[in-house]
This record gives sequence, structure tokens and C-alpha cells, in this order.
Amino acid sequence: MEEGFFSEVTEPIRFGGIDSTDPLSFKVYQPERLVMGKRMEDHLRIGVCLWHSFAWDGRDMFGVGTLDRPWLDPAADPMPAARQKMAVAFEFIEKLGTPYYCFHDRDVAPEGGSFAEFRDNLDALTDEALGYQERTGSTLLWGTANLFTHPRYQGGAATNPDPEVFAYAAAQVKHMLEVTQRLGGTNYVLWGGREGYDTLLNTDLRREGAQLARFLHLVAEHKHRIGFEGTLLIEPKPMEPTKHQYDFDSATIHGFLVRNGLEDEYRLNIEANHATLAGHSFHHEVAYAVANGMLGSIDANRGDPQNGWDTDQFPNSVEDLALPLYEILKGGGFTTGGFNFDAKLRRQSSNRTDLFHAHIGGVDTLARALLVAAELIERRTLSGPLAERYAGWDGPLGAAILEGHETLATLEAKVASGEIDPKPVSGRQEQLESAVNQVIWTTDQAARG
Ligand code: XLS
Ligand code: NI
Ligand code: NI
Repeated sequence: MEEGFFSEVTEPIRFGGIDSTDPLSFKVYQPERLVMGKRMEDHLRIGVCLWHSFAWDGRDMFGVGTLDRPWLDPAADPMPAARQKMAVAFEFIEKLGTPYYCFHDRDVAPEGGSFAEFRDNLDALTDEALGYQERTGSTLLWGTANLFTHPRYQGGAATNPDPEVFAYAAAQVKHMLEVTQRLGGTNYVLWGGREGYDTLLNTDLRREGAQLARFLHLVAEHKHRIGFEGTLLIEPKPMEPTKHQYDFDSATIHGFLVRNGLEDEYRLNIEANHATLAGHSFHHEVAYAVANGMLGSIDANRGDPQNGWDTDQFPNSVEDLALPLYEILKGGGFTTGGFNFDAKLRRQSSNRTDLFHAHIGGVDTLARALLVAAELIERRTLSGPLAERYAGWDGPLGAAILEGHETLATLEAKVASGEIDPKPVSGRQEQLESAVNQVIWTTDQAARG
């Protein structure tokens, strides 16, 4: 393997086992290991995101970049720098050995002086990406268009008060959808960017809702026109960058799609840190999506419980991930989706190799959580008690109510005659919490592989 940019990583990252002392090895993740009859790699479908890892240099609002990303130097010639960025990204993906990656059009292509130039840049870099995909075997989990960085999008893209901005966004999405198709992408993501408002004083909610619905119809129409076979995904987020984002959470998007006849066209891309910003647990958001047939893909990361913004840290808690993974397995697993690391290094993690440590830790946490989730399914730790709790709904009374054979009057008669006289039943929360913990603790053995 060539030395390249990440010269401390001379070998592809391999499974070293749970007792390995080599930080550059996986402790749990074994792509080939069968879990419930399916390879670990095929369960998790892990992707590396290009924006946080290669298109951001560690800058924040208080200080300049701290990460060593020479291709981001503003003095660099844009196209050679973009080529170097892509080469380094694929060196990383190849050494890490994960099957997917994700990017925004602007993560790879220099803006240029016009839309036409931007499109040419993106096409040229797409050609390069095709070559790297062939060499590394890694492919696109999803593509997306950046509709939030450029000042034209300060008031939103589809929900902008100016229809010319809507048109510009449409042009960008059309092209990026086609690029995604060329790269064999299995999904296309729309994250709301600046679709929301900073103040209601200058915002027409009715118009902006109608504009957004129209935009989503146009995207779905184009998808069918070009025969793109991937899934269209919308990514919920309640706030940031705007004070209020329209795609607030899974339930809000689901309702919006149903109201606008779009529920068969879109699924959800759920991000852990966005769930917590919305005041939900990540578990809740995933469970809602699965329960309503809306699960598409996941942006894996975590927030910080002590502050309320999108810190996009790498996931490191098996406890936090096991139950979302349980819901995903219960729902039959991913089809086109997977786990994209929408996560970034801390600003002080300034060694090149830190990017490997971050991803290895995240991948192992997902793998470990998968083992717990599979045990929860196999032991029926939660599904057994759940079936028992709702058993009445499978009995004659539950069926009669749900099938419409009862009315308020017939039910009143049964209650008044004493035929129906319900008794409170324990929800057994603490017992279930302990049962989940017991599975987490006992799968330590299983994690040895
Ligand atoms: C920002 C979003 C973004 C999307 C892709 O908060 O998570 O990174 O995943 O546009
Ligand atoms: Ni995201
Ligand atoms: Ni985010």
C-alpha cells in the first residue's frame, strides 16, 4: 500500500480482536462475521463523509483552522487542490476499508465563476471518483447538493422569497442527482439547510410550505425521469443554521409528506445529534421512522449532553446505539441506507492519524451495538414482554374495536354491565432496563468473536 498522506497508516485497518493493543486495529468490527445470518459489513453499510473529514480545516468562529488539510489553503489552485483532496479521501477510505462514502457537490467541486463552470468542475471530479471507486471498491452511499453555504441561499433555497433562488437550487439538485446516479449512489439526500426562518416578522409560512412541497415534487419527478433507482431521503433537524428549521423531526416531515402526497417518494435520513437537538432521543427518532415505514438511512454521530448544539462528535456509546440498532434490525435492516459518519474531529485532534482513531472507534461502537441488538432480538428480551403487554389487542375485544364492530354505545353497554372491568398492569420499566443492561453486559463474551 502506498504511503500517501496518512503515512503513519501503512497497512489497511484489520480486525485485531477485543484485547488488541494496536490502536490502528478494529476491536469488534469484522466485516465478514455473520450476525443473524448476514455479514456485519452488510448490516452496517458504513460510509465516510467528505465534508467534515476533508472539506473542513478545524476552523470555528473564534479561530482559524487547526487541521492539516493543505488542499484547503485559499491560495491553492482550485482544481489541483480538489484533485488532491479526492485522492487523500480515497486513500483514507481504502485504508479504513469501509464500503461507502457521501458528499455534497461543493465538498468536491470548486465553485468557479459561474454555474456552468461549477458543473464542469463537478463532472470532471465525478470522472475521477469513478476511477477511485473502481480501484477501491468503495461506492457512493448518497450524494447531496449544498444549498446553504453561498450567500444566495441566506434566506433559504426552495423556501426563499425569491423564485430565482428556487430555480438556482433546482439546477444544482438536478445536476447532483445525475452525478449521484452516475456514481451508482444508493440514495440522494435533502437536508433542509436554511429552509426555515430566523424571524416570523419577515416570513410567510404558507408560501414557504407550498414552495417546499413543489420543490420536493420536482425532485421526485426528475428522479423518475432519469430512472434513478436510489431512495430520496430527507434529513430532519430542528434548528441551526436557522432558529426554526421546517424539517424539525421525523414526525413533522412525515406529516408534511403525507399532506402533500409525497409519502411514497421519500424516506428519512436520521441523524443522532439532530434527534437530541429536537428534544428526542435518537432511539425515538429511529423507532418513529421504523414504525411508520419511513426509515432510510442514518447519520451516525453524537452531541454533548452539556451543551445544546450540533457538535457532531463521533459516536462512542454502545448504550446509546444498541436500541436504535435494535429498531433497525426489528424493521428488517437497511435496504438502500447505511451508517454515514456525519461526525467531525475535535479541533485539537490535529494529527493526521486522529481521523483513523475517530473512525475506528465509531465503527467498533456500531459493531458492538449490532451484536447487542441481535442478542435482544434472539433472546426476545423486549419483544416477549411487548407481545404480552398488548395481547388484549390480539384478542376478541381488541379485534372487534379495531375492525369497527364496536361503537361508543356498545362499549358503554359492556362497561355498564360489568363485562368490562380493566385492572392496572405494571409497565415494568425498571425490569426491562435491567434486562437490556444484562444483554449488554453478557455480549462482552460474544464480542470476542
Ligand atoms: C447538517 C447536516 C448535513 C447533512 C448533509 O447538520 O447533518 O451534514 O447531513 O447536508
Ligand atoms: Ni447529517
Ligand atoms: Ni448535523
